[in-house]
Amino acid sequence: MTTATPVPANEAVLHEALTGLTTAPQKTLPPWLFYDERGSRLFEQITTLPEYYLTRTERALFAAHADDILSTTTSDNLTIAELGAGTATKTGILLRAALRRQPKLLYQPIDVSSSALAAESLTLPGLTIHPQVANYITERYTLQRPDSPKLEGHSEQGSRPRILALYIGSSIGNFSPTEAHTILHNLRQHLQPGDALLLGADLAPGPQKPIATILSAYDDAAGVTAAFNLNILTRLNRELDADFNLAAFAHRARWNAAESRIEMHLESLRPQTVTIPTNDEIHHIAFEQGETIHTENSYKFTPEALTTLLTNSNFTPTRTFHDPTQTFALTLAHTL
Ligand code: AVI
Repeated sequence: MTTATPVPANEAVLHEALTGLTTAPQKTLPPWLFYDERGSRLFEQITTLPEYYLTRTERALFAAHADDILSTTTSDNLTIAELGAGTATKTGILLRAALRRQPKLLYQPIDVSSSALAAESLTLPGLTIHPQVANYITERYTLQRPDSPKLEGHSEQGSRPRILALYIGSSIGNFSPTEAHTILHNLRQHLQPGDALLLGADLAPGPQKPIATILSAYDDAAGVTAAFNLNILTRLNRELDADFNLAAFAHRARWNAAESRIEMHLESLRPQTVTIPTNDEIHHIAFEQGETIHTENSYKFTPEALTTLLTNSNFTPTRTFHDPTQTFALTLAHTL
């Protein structure tokens, strides 16, 4: 054992790093580690890249179908909730459309980080925002209905109060099938018959969507995704006093056909040892040349896989909106 200078480590980051890098043959780091301040900025940049078709395709679907989506909810006394509250642009399209149908609207974004609650900055006449900071996978959260006593004034006579829950941006794709089921199953527990879910998911390769298109979305020419992936090592250097040499690791995006997912890895370009000091020892992490750290999965769904996921979580898919080349799908599902 070597004595090391105590490091003011974030316990959760340290735990993830040591578990992921020392306990199994395939080294891993969890994707939530991407999203420090710089990582969140890099992700925003990714969403504007020409290769990253997901965000602009989903936004176009919102713009084209917001009214259809809302008319299928059959209520003019709606509240909109969002898991992983993402971008004000996409959600804003739907909030504006809802406010054309009803004078007041409650919007409840739920996200693990308060700084990520981007749509909070939306100010629209008639809009009330109740943000909630919660990890929607592991923690409890609450969804309020328009006629809850706390929300007097939001209830309109004659129309049944409904919740429309959004889970968009293909965020579901970053979870394993089991976790995805848990997230939707938990959400279903918060909903009542007549409520709805709008799920935004990236579709699997097909005749009009080559694997190369998906791969380039995760390995862009400008290197923004590479910087995003490598930033996880910068974070470990800064927060744990680790000594990753960023020039000795390279970003890799791979298509895993058996799992229908893009995998992001960081490949060690040579044999090397990285150290992470803790209060009572220095951890030595050995890498062979070509060995990788698996940092993210991004599942791509067939329409059948989406139907199975939704029905297994007690939702009934009622309508799907997708672009002409079947790149991305917005699926509206109801609770029976
Ligand atoms: C946040 N999530 C849906 C993105 C995705 O496409 O899986 C994260 C990302 N990773 C690399 N580029 C974007």
